[in-house]
Amino acid sequence: MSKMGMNIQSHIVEQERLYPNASGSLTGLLMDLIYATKIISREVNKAGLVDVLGITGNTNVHGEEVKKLDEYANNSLFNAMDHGGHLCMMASEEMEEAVPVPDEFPKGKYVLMFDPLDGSSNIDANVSIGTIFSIHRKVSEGADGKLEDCLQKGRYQVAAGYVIYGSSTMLVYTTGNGVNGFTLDPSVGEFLLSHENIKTPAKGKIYSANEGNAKYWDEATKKYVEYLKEKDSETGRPYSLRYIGSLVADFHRNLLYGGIFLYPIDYKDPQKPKGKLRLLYEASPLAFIVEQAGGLATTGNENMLDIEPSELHQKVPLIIGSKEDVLTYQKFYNEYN
Ligand code: AHM
Ligand code: MG
Repeated sequence: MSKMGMNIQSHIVEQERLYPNASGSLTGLLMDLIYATKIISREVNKAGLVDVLGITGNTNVHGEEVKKLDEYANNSLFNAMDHGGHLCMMASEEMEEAVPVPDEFPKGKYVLMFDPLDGSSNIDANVSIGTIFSIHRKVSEGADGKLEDCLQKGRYQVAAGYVIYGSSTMLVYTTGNGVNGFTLDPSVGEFLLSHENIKTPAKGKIYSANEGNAKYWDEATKKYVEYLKEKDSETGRPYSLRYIGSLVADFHRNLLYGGIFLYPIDYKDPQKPKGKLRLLYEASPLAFIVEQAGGLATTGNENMLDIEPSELHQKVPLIIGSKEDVLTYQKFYNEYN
C-alpha cells in the first residue's frame, strides 16, 4: 500500500519497528535533526529579505569564506542536537575539530557529521543549496566520543540524508532500508512522503561536472567525458551536461533522472593533486544513499563506502550516480589511469 503523504515522524517510527531491539534513540536523533533543518529552511527562504546575506569575514578550515547562513545553519544543527542524549560527538565541515557533546548533557551512542549548508557560494543567487548528514554508531570505549568514532567507513553508516532548499524544501534519507523523500508542507510545517522508495535509473543521459577544470583532469576522466559527448544512438549519447555547482542539487536531480556526477582529482597544482569534496560530510553520505537507491559511487579506484578515513576533513574524488554509468567510468579509469 502506498504511504504517500505520510509524515516523516510516522515513517521513521515505522522504520524503527523493523528492528525489534531498537531503543528509539535513532528516532529521537532524527526528530531533532528534522527540527533543525526546518529552522534552516525558514532562514534560507527569507534570506533575501533580512540581513543574513553576505560573508562573516571568517574563513573555515578549507580557507573558504564562511557565509553568514553557513554559520547560522551550523549553529542551528549543533544547538538542536547537543542535548537530546542521542549523540556523543558532532563534526561539521565548518568546524576544525570534532566537538564532543558538552558534559552537562547525557551522552548517546551515535556520532553525527554534517555539511550544514552545501553549495553556499550559490546563496546570493537564489540557487538551491542543501544540508548533508551522516550518522555512525559510536565504536570507542567510554562515554565520550572520540575521533575514531568519526573516522569510520561509509559502509558502517546507520543513516544518511540530505535536505535540499529549492523551489520546495525536501528531505531525503535512508537508514539502510531504501531511500525515501519528503517534501516540507509549509502550511503544516511537516515533511510529507512525496518520493517513496526512490530507485535511481540504471543508466542516465546526464553528466554533471565542472568542465572548466577539464584541462587539469586525469586522462581517464577526459577520455570518459569525451566519450559521453560522442554521438551513438544505441547507447543514448551524447549525454546532456547539467551542472549547478551545488552538490545536493546536482546529486538530487541525477538521483531522480539518472546520470553521473564527477568531481575528479584535479592537477592544477601537479605537486598536490586533489579532490574537492569531503569524504565524511559529502561523499560518504551521498554514496550510502545512492547505493540504497541502486546506484554507485567511487573514487575511481575504490568504492566510496570502503574507504577507511584518515582525517576529518579528508577530500576525495567523487564519481557518483547511475550504476551502469559509474561502471563505464570505472572501465575508463582502469584503462587510462
Ligand atoms: P561547499 O561545501 O563549500 O559549498 O563546496 C562544495 C561545492 C559543492 O556543492 C559543489 O558540487 C562543488 O563545491 C562545486 O565546486 P566548483 O565550484 O569547483 O565546481
Ligand atoms: Mg559542502
